Amino acid sequence: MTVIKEAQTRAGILKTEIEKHNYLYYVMDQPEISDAEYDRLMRELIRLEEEYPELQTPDSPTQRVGGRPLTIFNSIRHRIPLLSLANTFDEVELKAFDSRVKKALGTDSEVEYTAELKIDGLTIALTYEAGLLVQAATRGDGEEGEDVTANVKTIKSIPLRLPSPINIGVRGEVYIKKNDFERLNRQREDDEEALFANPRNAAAGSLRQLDSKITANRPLDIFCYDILYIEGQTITTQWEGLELLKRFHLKSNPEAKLCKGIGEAIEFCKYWTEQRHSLAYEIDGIVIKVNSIQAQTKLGFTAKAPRSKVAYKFPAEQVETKVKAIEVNVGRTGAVTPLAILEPVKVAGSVVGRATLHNEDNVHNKDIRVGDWVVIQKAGDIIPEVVRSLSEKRDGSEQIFEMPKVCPECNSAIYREPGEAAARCIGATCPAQLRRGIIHFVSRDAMNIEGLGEAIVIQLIESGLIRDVADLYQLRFEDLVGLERFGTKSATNLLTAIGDSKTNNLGRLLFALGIRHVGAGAARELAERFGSILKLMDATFEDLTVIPTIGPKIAASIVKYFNEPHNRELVRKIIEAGVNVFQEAATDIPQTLAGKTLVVTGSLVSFSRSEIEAVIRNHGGKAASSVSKNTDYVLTGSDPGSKLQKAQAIGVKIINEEQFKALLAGKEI
Ligand code: 3B8
Repeated sequence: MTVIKEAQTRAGILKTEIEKHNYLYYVMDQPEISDAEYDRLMRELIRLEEEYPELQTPDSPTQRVGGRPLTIFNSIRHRIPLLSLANTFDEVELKAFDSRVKKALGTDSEVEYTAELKIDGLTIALTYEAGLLVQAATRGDGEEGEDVTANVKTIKSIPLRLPSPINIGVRGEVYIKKNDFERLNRQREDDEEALFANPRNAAAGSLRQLDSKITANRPLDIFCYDILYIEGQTITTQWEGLELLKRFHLKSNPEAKLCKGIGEAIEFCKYWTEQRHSLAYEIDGIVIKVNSIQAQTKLGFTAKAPRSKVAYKFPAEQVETKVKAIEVNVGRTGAVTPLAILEPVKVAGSVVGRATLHNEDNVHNKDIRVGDWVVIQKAGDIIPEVVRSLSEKRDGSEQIFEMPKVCPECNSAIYREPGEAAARCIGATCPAQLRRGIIHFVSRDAMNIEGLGEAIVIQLIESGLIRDVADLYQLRFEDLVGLERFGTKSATNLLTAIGDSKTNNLGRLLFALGIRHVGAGAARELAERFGSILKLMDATFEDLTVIPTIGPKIAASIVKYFNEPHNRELVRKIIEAGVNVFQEAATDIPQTLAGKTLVVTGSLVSFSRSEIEAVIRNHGGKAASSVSKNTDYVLTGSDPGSKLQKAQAIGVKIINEEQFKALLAGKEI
């Protein structure tokens, strides 16, 4: 055997051996060799790879931390969308879930379920090709996530190579154990770094590092629970899937249970509601899944969740603390909400310093005073709230809360409509409403503009760069680099993120506008029904209420919104900025007008003026207002203006609406 062959063989043995000991240590928690022996194997492999760089394959255990820091995470479309689960909160709801399942399956007999701990971490999709880990992505919005492969490769309980060369997609939850979290925060305290609020945030923050060397030092772990797809094999039950994960050395949670019927699953929920604190990691509920895959397929999906699976969420945890002050918060609709500022306490895994008091009547009915000891509660990802005051602990110094008469941000009157719970700031230009509106616009389920947190939104408003959401699209590099906290890179990243959001589908944009009562679901439905914002803008109450899921409240709110001239003006500015206002995501639209400049004159049959401009932009073209030698086509409708003569004069190609449609379809004309 040649020397290189020998080295290759030895490296192969070492990789397999090290991967095995990783598995025994990190997945099984049953090490067979000492740390010193493990280090020896690792050092030998590093030496071999240094001598023969061609042996340094991506699945080598030496490659867990490697590569240069990223400048931005790439976005990745999931092969199988990562859905979310519907929530249930008690036994009654679980039984109702079971009844729905039985009815849909047409059976009276008990249905078999798996019951699994619901790990409170961060969802990740792992992709293995021929047994090699080739990609890891965050869940994102379920359709598209971020490529965090380099970071995920540093998690030692995740195999870089599976024991067999299969193609498989796996879903799991990356988390940090409770004691590791405490240790990490103590370290951060020593280093004078900001503390993480809870293990979940710590895990998320660790995975979102551009430099995987930082991630490598964070105590991340994983539990895998779902096979998204697998090639060359079929699994018939979820339980079999969990077994298969184990066989492939993918760490799954040991507490999962196969249940004969919903009764056993409910027992499991009750048991873990009591016992959850004895676990080394945090869980926020139990996931119950119909065991048979065939039955799962038969049950299908609702708009966003499988009908065969449900999450049981633990009841809220309650603790006592003191109210230091009561402030009010102005939301994007102007609603003024009282908010208790608390002596910080730990509840449901987070440190809580503020809790909502919902509205004025609630504060008075519950007689919650400044200085009171109160019971607060928090459930999972729900906003903490004040439950009641402990009036027996009063010493007489407590102050009764009074709703302010004017908005703390804009001094406009606060007005409460008779019969309404919420008081509202009536200021049309209230900075708090504006700020909240922009924060909502850029948020993840809306336009999903990354890197535009609350602090930066405030900074942009205060520096006079933005007055409404449309102004975001006018930001230039020069505007940003001059600002505090902005460097060349962060300015570029932000502009890229803003630019990317132009291709979002209409559903996101409609939700982002923040029309009252129009949630993400209604926005999607409206987008699908109307197809373009221009059609929706002119929809009547009746046009809207014929849609089964759109009730009179939503319909009235939409009509009212688009009746406001300044809202129509805002939409016009958004269109002008080149934001996609059609249902089809702009990236899916064929770019048949790429590089072409068009000028429109006269009125068209199938398009309104703003619609035609949006169509041109969405197909990659430029809509110009005057004819020049740079114009490729002049599109003429009836009653064309002087632009037509000019086009004729300088010899620009003139087309009619039919020819324009042919162009759109990619035909030569
Ligand atoms: C389908 C199955 C979402 C989930 C799922 O430990 C789906 O199964 C899901 F659309 O979110 N956090 C688990 C956990 C979460 C989910 C799950 N199983 N064990 C978890």
